[in-house]
Amino acid sequence: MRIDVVSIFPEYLAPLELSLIGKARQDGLLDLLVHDLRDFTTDRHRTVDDTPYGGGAGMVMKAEPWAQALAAVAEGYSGRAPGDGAKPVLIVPSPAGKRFTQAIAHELADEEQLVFACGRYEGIDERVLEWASEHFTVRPMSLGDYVLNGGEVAVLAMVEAIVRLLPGVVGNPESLVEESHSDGLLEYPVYTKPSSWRDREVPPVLLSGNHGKIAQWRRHQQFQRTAERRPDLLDGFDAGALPRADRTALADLGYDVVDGRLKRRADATED
Ligand code: 6GU
Repeated sequence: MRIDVVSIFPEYLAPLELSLIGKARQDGLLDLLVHDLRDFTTDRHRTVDDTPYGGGAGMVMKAEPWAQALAAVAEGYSGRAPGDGAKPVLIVPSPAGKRFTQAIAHELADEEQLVFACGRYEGIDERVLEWASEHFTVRPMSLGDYVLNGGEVAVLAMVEAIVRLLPGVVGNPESLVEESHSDGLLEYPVYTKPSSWRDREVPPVLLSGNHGKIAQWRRHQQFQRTAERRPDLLDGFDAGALPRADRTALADLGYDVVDGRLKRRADATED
């Protein structure tokens, strides 16, 4: 996979040299380049922003440096001219984007090239995104309902979520199967030695050696935790393939099956 990140703070992306992502780059699984947007300006002050039309607080990122930078990264990839062949995906981190999820991380992990455009200030001139859609599949993406100062931290999160799904990046691929969100549920609680710590015991079922019972207990914990912390994930959950034991557990947690999907009973406890 090839990833290009364009930012006015390239040093903010330094953590991409560490740990699992740094290793993936060394192993040749990932070709990642960070570009300084100011290198694509032409004036003496390397200006990237200006005042907003219509007035208001803050500054807006100018269109032309972005167009120059994005054209360069689209072209730089396997010598392809913009508009030639498969379009790379342009991800624009913004609190005004669609929510980035594990499902989207999987979709993006299947792409050849991703380009991340890190906006700062009040955002990028909207015409850049219109123009870019001729050369890229443009996807404005948000991490959640809160505001960061710029896209860089969001890019660190998204790149990590995507790159760890590439074949060979995570040592044991099984660890990708049993984790939060892999099956639409939160992960079960985990414990390690000692079995008794400061008068707190590991749940005895985990010491029983009964693998069927352990699997059932973990599944129940997943439902319980999800119902308590993220009831939104269970509402509408596909109940078609759920075993009877799961349905009973869910009924106790306040969920019925209606038309094959979980539905929260009106009298169930509040969020
Ligand atoms: Cl992706 N960018 C910014 N600037 N703020 C955010 C965000 C992204 N997601 C949540 N808040």
